[in-house]
Amino acid sequence: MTQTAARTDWKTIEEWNRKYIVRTFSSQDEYQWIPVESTEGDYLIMPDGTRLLDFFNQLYCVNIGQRNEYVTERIKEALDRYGFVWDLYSTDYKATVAKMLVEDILGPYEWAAKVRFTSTGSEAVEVASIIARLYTGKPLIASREHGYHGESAGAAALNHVYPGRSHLSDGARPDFVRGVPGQLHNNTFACPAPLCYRCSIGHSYPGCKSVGDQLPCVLATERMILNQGVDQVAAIITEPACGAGTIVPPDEYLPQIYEMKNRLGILWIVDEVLMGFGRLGTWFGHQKYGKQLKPDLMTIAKGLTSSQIPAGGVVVSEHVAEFMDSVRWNHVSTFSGHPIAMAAAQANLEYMIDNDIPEMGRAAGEYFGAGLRELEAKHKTVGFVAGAGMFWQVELVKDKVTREPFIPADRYTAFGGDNSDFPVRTILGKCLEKGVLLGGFVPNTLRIGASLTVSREDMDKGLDALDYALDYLDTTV
Ligand code: 6DF
Repeated sequence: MTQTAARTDWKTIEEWNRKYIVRTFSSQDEYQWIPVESTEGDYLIMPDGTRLLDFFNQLYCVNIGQRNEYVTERIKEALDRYGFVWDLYSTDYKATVAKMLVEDILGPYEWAAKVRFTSTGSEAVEVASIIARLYTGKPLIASREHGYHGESAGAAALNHVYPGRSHLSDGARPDFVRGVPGQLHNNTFACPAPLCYRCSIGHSYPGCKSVGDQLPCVLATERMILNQGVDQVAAIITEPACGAGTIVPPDEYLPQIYEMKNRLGILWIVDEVLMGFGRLGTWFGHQKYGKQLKPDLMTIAKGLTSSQIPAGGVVVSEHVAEFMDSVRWNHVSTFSGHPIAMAAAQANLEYMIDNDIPEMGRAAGEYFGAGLRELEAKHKTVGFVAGAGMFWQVELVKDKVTREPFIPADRYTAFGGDNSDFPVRTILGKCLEKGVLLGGFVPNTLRIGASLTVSREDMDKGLDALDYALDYLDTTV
């Protein structure tokens, strides 16, 4: 009889966890075991009953909160019908989700035509990149500094969040950082990011708006594309706001990228894996910057099912769909459109539509953002706040006037060596004292967001914990 640990035998689970699992973000001797007994709403519940309020929303992906009852019941019904059929076969769930995306949700924006489902966001970015290259016959894809698009080879090639390309690093050796040999940036190139607080091309917003017709970062992007040769560039990929890289762009940025891509005749892939399904207070993040913005391809995952079951996909526009319809595309992914995942997606979208979750997220953002701006005014270590819905960027500084960062390398930090001096780690530790999970990935920048259904009481709890943590951080400068 195979030995299995009793559900509550957490000591055995810890032993197995340490012995049999390859971990990430820590070496074996750095690893901290975090057992979760169950989840509920915006909370993680530990085996000892401790409840942690999750202002990471896991990886900004549990959009309607943990274990939504409606979605759970629909999944149970699907399990009474399906085990598994692959993409060759049609199920009511898969066809319904595609129709809901194209007609019910994106219909008013008049650009979407068809969907290809995947299992993850990385796979969605791979598929979008493949379609863009097949459709145009051109090899290159422009991405941006501090952009993040996933960990599979083609997606990671587009990444420029420095440690976000499956890097190895070592807490004991500050100089040891190893990217994946041979997986660097094949057929991609990075353009300047719209990181106004620390502009990498030496400008200062909003003054930079007077430099010319375009923001300097957009002008530089256009020059880089022209220098590669428009006849070589299939597409530009952008997140609406950078998730992992934590950058909320100025309002002018995306409309200018859109105007540029149309004028140059390249495709626009908008990566909505993280910002999609209400995260910024609109159905999709790019819609926050203008209803006229019509992507050629849009990648989705995370909020498609609110992560109750993994699923992703690529929504393609009319002209791309017509091309793909006209040819045989020899591509397969075992779990594409998995029946149970599609049942979860259908239920999640029904719930989102019926409860106007994007509007709920927008309203939550109004309340939470006001609270963050009060903390910005109160604390000398808060240099900048930007965001919407349930995605907020908070820049931590030693000095508001000079904008001196705690960690000079900032977003170019290699993450080798002892990261305990990162201010985001300090904030995380102090917020944990209040039972709140809140912090960041890049060293000087907090990235904050709960579910879109978070209560005002829990937003107040998160803000109070952050206030407590910033009180301490203020004493360190
Ligand atoms: N595109 C975007 N985000 C993403 C992601 C992917 C694609 C990661 C997990 C993240 C988020 C916040 C902080 C740090 O993981 P996946 O293959 O389903 O999707 C890849 C815009 O944000 C994943 C990391």
